[in-house]
Amino acid sequence: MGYKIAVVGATGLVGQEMLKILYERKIPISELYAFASAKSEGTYVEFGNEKIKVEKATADGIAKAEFALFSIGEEISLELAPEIAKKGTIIIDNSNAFRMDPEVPLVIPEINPEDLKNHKNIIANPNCSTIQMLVALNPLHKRWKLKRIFVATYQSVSGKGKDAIDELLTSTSAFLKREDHPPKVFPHPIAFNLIPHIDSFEDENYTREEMKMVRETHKILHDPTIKVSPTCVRTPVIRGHSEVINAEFQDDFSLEEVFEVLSNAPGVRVLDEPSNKVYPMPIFCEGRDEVFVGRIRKDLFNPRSINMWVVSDNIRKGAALNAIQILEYLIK
Ligand code: 11C
Repeated sequence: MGYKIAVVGATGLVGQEMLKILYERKIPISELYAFASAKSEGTYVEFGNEKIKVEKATADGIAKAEFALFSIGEEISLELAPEIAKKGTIIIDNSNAFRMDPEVPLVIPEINPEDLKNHKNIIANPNCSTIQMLVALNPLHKRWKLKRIFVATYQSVSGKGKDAIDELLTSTSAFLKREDHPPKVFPHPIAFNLIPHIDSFEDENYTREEMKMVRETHKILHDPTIKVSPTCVRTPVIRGHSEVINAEFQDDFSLEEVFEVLSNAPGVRVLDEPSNKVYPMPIFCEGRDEVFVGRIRKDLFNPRSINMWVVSDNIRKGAALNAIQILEYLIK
């Protein structure tokens, strides 16, 4: 007994991670289909020891599957997903296309799996920066109720795909050789630099990436009163997003209680031993499922606020793993 599953965007970083996780977690599969854009048609992707031939993503082709995991970009999701959903395939979409659609559940399985009950064949996976922030904050929110979140992200280039990783590597090498390397993927040079600009600028001079963190937090926690104040920054890190978070709660708590709650929270791993130089870092979170939390301390001037440093593999928990955890809930 198994399910017919399609990975749409199978040649991309997230699609490849989805294939890896489907295999690792032994998801019961009777047929596995790999879809991508026309330029990858006829190539092969790996699934365990098997090779799966990549087909061009079309509505009719993808509708052969009972479940389709989409990570092929917003435009193609918008074009194909509604038609495929009408044909009966359940889509878990990793893009921004449907996240704010009131008919579409936006789900982090550790937080709001009950929202899956009301899907209409399309379910949205949140943005990576939102996922890791909320996996770390929700257990505290459940105890002491969040009032305000200040967050600054330190996002790796892999969030922008394979070309972005290539640009970081080649521009780093060019920089060291004192050669010119004009940026193509990023708006400015990324080697030895920080770029406080991810996705396009929207109203009030916030970027779309920043507004995703605001809007998605309100939808997932079902609470539009939480004040979210984000700044998103691209860093010359290959994989793993990091976040500085200062969160204020409505009720009193002790630091010991925060450690206890986080140490028992689903999907969270506390790494916080300053005297032994133990704290999360992106270089050590690659390929790991957990959201790592460290540098946990009370705000010096507000006893109901804490500071913490949160790191997670953006391709895994921030994208592929979260989508497959949603799939696991649906087939359970
Ligand atoms: C980045 N967070 O790091 C983005 C990638 O809305 O799903 C994911 C974009 C999205 O560039």
